[in-house]
Amino acid sequence: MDTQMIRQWGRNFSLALLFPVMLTTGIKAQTGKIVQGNPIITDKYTGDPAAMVHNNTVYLYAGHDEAPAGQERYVMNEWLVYSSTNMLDWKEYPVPLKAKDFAWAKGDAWASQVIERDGKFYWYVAVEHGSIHGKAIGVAVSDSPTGPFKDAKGSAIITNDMTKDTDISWDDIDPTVYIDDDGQAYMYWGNRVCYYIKLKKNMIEQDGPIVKVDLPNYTEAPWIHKHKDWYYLSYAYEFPEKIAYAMSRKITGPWEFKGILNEVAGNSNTNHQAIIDFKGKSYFIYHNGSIPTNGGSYRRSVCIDELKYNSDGTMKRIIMTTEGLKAKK
Ligand code: FUB
Repeated sequence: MDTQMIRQWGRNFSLALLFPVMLTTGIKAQTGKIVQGNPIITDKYTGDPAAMVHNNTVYLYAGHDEAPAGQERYVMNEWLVYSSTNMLDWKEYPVPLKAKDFAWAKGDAWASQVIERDGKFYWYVAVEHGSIHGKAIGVAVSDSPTGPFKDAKGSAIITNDMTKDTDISWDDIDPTVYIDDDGQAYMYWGNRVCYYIKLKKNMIEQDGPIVKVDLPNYTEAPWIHKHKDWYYLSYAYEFPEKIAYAMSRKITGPWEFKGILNEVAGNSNTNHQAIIDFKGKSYFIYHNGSIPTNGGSYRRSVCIDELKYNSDGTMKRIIMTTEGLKAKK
């Protein structure tokens, strides 16, 4: 047998071994249908999940990983949206937003988050800027959580030349936005360095200076959420990425580091989380690279597992499962 044949034989043999396991555990082959267990979407590769609860419904937003097998770089042109009222059955909508819907952007539909204010839905995204070298953060708006969305500002909120702490061109990515109890909106973002700004009430303009946040081994993917009286800033930690988090009594810190929340997510060097409370439970939404046989760091898949808090407000380590939520009902 030549090397090629041995490799093919190895692949067939592992698939034959895996098949009965796939049937009994709910792990999915790519069938084009959304079925039980993790990953929750199997007909497309999806990364960088963000989620929003609105009117008893969860809206899930994700980047579409389009890199063909063998291409080890991001190919991401658009974002996708799904909704669910039970966290198990997900409905997909027509593509609501593409990177090139921002006339000033060149492409790259990287991580994003949608939030609602006064009946409008604002979608903060990272894209490659067309004329200012590097990644930039833009915002789109819609009257509906499922779109269609359009550029809300006509220019970026943050561009690479506005932050000088690193010399990498992708340090202005991964926006997460939170509206505090007093109505003030904050946007956190960043790769290697975590920053935040206040946003004006119109949600599309910066209000005040860029502030740096000091977090141990910060890589990217900040996510702000509040549970009871605590604010949480979770983020991708080291590389390959785990998710770690810090807690504070105020959205602007000081942030106290609390350790690892999630381990490296199988077969993906990135790890990107959204955390929500819905109908009395808390959920950790993330991606891994687990779909056989081409899943990986550039062909990721969104997964969901339960998140639990300790009585002192700290979060218990996530247990990533292939069964997902269904097995626990
Ligand atoms: O999807 C592209 C980049 O990979 C995101 O912006 C990062 O958070 C990482 O998941």
